[in-house]
Amino acid sequence: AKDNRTIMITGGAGFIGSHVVRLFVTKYPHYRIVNVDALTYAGNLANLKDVQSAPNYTFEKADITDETRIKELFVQYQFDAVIHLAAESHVDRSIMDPLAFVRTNVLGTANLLHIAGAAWKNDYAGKLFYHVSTDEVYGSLGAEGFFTEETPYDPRSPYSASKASSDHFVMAWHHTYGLPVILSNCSNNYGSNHFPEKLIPLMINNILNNKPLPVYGKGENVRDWLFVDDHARAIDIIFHSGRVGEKYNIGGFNEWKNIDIVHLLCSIMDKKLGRTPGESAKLITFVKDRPGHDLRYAIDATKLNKELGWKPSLQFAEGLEKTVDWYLAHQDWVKEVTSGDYQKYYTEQY
Ligand code: NAD
Ligand code: TDX
Repeated sequence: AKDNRTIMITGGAGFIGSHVVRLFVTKYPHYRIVNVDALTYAGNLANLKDVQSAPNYTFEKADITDETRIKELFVQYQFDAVIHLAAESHVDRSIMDPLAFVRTNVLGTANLLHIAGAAWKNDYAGKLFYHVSTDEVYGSLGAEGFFTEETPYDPRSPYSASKASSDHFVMAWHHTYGLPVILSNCSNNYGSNHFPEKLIPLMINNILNNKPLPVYGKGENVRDWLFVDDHARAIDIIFHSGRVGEKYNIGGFNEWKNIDIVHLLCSIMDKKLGRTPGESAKLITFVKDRPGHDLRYAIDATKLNKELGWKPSLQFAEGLEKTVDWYLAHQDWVKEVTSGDYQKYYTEQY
């Protein structure tokens, strides 16, 4: 592959995408990075303030479902690779508005595959379509076992069904048209710039503002949490050294029950805010469970570790504390993303 690649990163203004863009722009000054993002409620260019004037970075506001516009971008930039992160990403929103998820996650991904395949005209040397996906495609685990790359797909929410579908289209383009693809399925991310509709940033924000902490069901559901920078680092390694046509699971080997995370956050926040121990935990409120709530996700990331030497870098307690510190220091960011539409969503949700 040539060294001065031009890479389209979709969804680069979102939570994970902004960390991936920052890593690629700063680590690979000889690459040209084009961030293609529609700037939905979840996309925010403030996430990328520190890289926006880098000479190898360009932003293009575009919807991945827009065939004409994406084609134009392929003509204009002659992309060598795509790293595809743009998606509707929130499970609760997918329950309220499933078709938005079909549109962006399924049709948008198929549109990108179709246009990349046509633009590269079967001349695939040095080309790559890297699709970023989730562990939720595998469904729900009981108390035992892990998801491996061989686990059959069993999505159960409109979000996970749309991501599973997108994964299938990616593999279909590989098998049918020979498109060079790589796919990775990651567990729950946390860290800076995480939109406060998701568990961890929502709890931090509500603790700070003395609002009820809505724990779904009994808080017994288990997720495997990975620091977002570790996910970005895994994407970097897989993009450069992964085998074409393969998929890689990415996970933190870090399973937590929701209720335990909420308690941990409460105790961190008690300390940071000088509250008496136990004060924030009084805000915990058990609410109606999420419909179809997957009980447990757990990723076996052995393949990625054995083949490419990746492993998580941070302990959860350290990562959570860093995350809390970031939110406390960036209240302007929180205020900006929670103004306007967020209030409407929040009222409909609770
Ligand atoms: P996010 O919601 O924070 O960001 C999504 C980004 O995509 C936003 O910038 C948004 O503006 C953009 N976008 C949405 N629809 C678009 C469209 N039609 N055209 C162009 N841009 C559009 O999401 P995230 O949490 O950063 O997730 C990024 C990717 O990683 C997604 O594909 C998601 O499925 C996957 N993933 C997320 C997690 C997680 O824990 N958050 C875990 C595993 C995989
Ligand atoms: O207010 C809440 N209360 C609560 O108990 C919220 C928002 C969530 N929860 C529970 C539901 C889940 O069991 O916490 C857990 C985590 O919820 P989310 O943060 O919504 O994440 P999840 O549904 O696990 O999905 C996330 O991980 C996989 C991302 O949003 C997806 O994009 C990713 O693919």
